[in-house]
Amino acid sequence: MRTQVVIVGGGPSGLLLGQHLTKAGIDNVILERQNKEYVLGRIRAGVLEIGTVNQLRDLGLGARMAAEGYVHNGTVISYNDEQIRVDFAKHTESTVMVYGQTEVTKDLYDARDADGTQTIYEVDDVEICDAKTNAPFVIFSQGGRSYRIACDFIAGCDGFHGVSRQAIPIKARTEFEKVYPFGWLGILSETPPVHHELIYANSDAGFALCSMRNAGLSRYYVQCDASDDPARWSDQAFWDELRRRIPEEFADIIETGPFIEKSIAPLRSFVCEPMQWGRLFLCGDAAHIVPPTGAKGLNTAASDVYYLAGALIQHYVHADPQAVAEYSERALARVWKAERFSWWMTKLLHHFPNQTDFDSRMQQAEIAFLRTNDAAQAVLAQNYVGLPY
Ligand code: RFL
Ligand code: PHB
Repeated sequence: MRTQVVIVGGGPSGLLLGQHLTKAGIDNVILERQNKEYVLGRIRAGVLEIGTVNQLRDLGLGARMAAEGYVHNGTVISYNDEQIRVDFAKHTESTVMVYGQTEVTKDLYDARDADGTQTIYEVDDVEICDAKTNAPFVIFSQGGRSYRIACDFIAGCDGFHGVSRQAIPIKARTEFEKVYPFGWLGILSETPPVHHELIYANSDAGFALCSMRNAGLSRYYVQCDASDDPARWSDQAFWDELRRRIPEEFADIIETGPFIEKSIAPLRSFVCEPMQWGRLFLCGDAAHIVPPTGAKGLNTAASDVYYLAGALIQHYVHADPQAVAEYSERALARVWKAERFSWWMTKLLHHFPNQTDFDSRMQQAEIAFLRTNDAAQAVLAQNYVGLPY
């Protein structure tokens, strides 16, 4: 088998890249370890930056998002009962879109299936070979048989636990990592959202987030121990803890109900440098992880894809190799800014295990400054809606 670009991983990065390439007439094959139902069943990101929204629109995938997504002009940040509304529209003339990763992934799969571009599911033992030569190839197995695909380039879009990053020799990469001493317990419930905008809440009892998927589906999170077991949390215990952490005005009116999903996510910051090695390029979670506090994971994956797709189009359509050579540098410049913002939001809004009274006062002072300072709100708003590509 031969193609121009092998994409390892059919999550949002791989699918979005595939869509850009197919639209530009560049052959590509996606290799995905799971089946499609499994990928579509994962509940993850909820907030899309304007750059992600624009990419989907430009690819002709904006219709369902426009009909079913929710444009948000601002967000609420709170500390106990003190609230600040950060107005995105005022500070950036831009907005974000609440449209779940599950829906984005579904739209991308539907478009790929309609184009007839090849996706091979349930692959195993993927190996990236000869990425430093002009004739790289990928081998894998499926249903007990082995296969080989020759290609020009390989895109490693296989997430944090994938094989692509490991294909870069340890001596050729540097990894930067910070693991936070807590996780997020997230639930989905068929209840109306407590507020029409997201609420990022810090409190004496720790962090909580009120998010949503649609008018009848809410997504809520509370900070928990990284080693906690979701089974230990009854519905009642979760709702009690959430109410304790959000401003009373919302705690009094929140509608509770049974969970349809409950899981714990660890919080980590991670960057691999460089994001390319010969003809192998890393995109999304394969190259970097952010704690979810800034809603940047999927969005940073999308900006990587924007740079890589643009570079490959320059290579194939305009015979210009420069952008391909510069991919890692361009992507990393934006990645580190998203890392900084996500780390800052996490530090501002969580209760750390060894936090002193002084540390708590610093968080409160920073929130108080944010409340009264337009420039500080503008910085938050600019980062939240997404820095320019
Ligand atoms: P993914 O989604 O992990 O997809 C990788 C795909 O590769 C497949 N795979 C392999 N395939 C073939 N061979 C192998 N050896 C393979 N190994 C793995 C996997 O099966 C999978 O299908 O990475 P990708 O595409 O880079 O996308 C990244 C995003 O999924 C991630 O950054 C976001 O979900 C992060 N995130 C959020 N991002 C936002 O921008 N806004 C948010 O509001 C937001 N909220 C969140 C989040 C992540 C969360 N969790 C659970 C970590 C909230 C949470 C709770
Ligand atoms: C979500 O809706 O899942 C969500 C929203 C904002 C975040 C993280 C997760 O910062």
